[in-house]
Amino acid sequence: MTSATPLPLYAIGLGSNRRHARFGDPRQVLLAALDALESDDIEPVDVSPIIASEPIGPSRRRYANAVALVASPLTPPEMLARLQAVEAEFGRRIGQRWGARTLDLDILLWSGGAWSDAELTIPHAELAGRAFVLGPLRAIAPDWRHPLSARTIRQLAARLIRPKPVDRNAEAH
Ligand code: A4P
Ligand code: MG
Repeated sequence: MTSATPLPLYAIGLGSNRRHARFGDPRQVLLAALDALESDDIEPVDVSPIIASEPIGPSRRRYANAVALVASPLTPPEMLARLQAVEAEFGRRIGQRWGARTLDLDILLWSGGAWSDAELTIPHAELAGRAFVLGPLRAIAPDWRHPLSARTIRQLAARLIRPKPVDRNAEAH
């Protein structure tokens, strides 16, 4: 497709820590989810390596995490609805309680900047604090600036992975 103005870009976070009866283990769930996302109005641009990460929160199973860059004319609420439809497709597990989803899709960043309403916050509220998001995101969009902190993804990742000592003098003894 050619167009005069470039399409908006979205960074989408993908996470899974459950097998899917058809697709297989969490890594394969993410690969299938990437296929499911692609459509007439969601064009894949890049995808990070899939990493294995220790769970944050109540679950004890390891996650597969990745980040995809997609170009799309959809508005942020339209994109959220699309992600939720894909999650629902992957979440229907016969005999399982609702709530334990196989796939979590989050909007991390949008080239339009910030968005905030009752259902949707962009950048994702937890972005700067999550290594399992910043690591994959740095692999494909290191120079993207967080619109609120004005720091690049590379800087945010470095801060999280190698926090600076609070007081250098205290270390000198
Ligand atoms: N929402 C607001 N902003 C956004 C956004 N930018 N993108 C709202 C997507 N959704 C957004 O999300 C709840 C509501 O958030 C949505 O209805 C939407 O209106 P959800 O995905 O339905 O519910 P959830 O998964 O229970 O919440 P959330 O916040 O996605 O959960 P977390 O905190 O992300 O927990 N550990 C590792 N290692 N890797 C993981 O991927 N993931 C979780 C999920 C926990 N621990 C993890 C991982
Ligand atoms: Mg989510």
